[in-house]
Amino acid sequence: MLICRALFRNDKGHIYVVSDEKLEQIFEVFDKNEDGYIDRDEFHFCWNHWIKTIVRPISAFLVVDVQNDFISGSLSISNCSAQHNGNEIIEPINQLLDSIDFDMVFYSLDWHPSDHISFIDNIKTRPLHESSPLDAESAKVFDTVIFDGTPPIRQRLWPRHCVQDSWGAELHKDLKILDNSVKLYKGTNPEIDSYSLFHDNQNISETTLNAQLRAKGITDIFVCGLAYDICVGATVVDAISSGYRTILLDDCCRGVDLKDIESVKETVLSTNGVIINAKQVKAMVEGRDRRPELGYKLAMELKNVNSALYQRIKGRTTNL
Ligand code: VGL
Ligand code: ZN
Repeated sequence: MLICRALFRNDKGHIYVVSDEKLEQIFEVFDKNEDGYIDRDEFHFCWNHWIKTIVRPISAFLVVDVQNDFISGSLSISNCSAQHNGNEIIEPINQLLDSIDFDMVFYSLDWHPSDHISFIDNIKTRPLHESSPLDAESAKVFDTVIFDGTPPIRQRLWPRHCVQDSWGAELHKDLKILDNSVKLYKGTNPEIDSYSLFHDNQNISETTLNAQLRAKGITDIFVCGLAYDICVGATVVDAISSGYRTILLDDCCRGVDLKDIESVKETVLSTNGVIINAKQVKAMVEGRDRRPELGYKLAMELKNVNSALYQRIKGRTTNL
């Protein structure tokens, strides 16, 4: 797999090191008949489903919950344990929106009805389950309780925030909103919270995000926003498990708790996601900085793709 030396390099000529073990695993994915060679049909598959994506990714930019309440309102992360300042991400995000030609841009909004289950002032409106570690009297903001239900629902309690149509739920006034971008509203069901942009916390209903990404053939997802360890974290985990090459923009996120932020980073790095800073985004979007983690992840996804796809391609080329 000498080709990996040509593929996995950055725009400054640096060649990324890939372990022999990973090279071997990648080779096995494309050597479908296991004869030790990548023959014509096998290369055809490799070219269309792997190399093309690596050199010309199709990218989506997800700007998560850059809303007033998380920056200076009722759930301002500056009052949380990490003491982050949400204002600091607006400029770098705007710069990316200005200078980089993403194939799709999404802005998500936490968008709760007034009777939402996550608001601590609503705690007495629903019965708690007997296994709840705290009762309605002793539970405080940021604690986790368990509400009754089938199944019982674990829920972290937050101050009332991002109530639909309120100032706190608006995107920050300085955030640049691109034409042809898409807004995603989540957390609208009063009974179920929703951190990930892909689906609610009970995994009962999906948002339209995945369908929209698939329709445009998106391969790479760049994620930034608030809060790092809550909605950004849940979204990157789902992006990776949904099969997307996933890039977390560390300096364009701010969060609630430093330990939880660390654990998000560890999860991303251990599942072949990539963590970068804003200045590295452009070269990646343009396919000039090609990370082996993402190529490896894609190859492992292809291993799982129904071999019918390969059979179809094979049929087509031998009929030529
Ligand atoms: C969020 C807490 C509660 C977030 C949403 O957007 O990260 N955090 N609801
Ligand atoms: Zn919320």
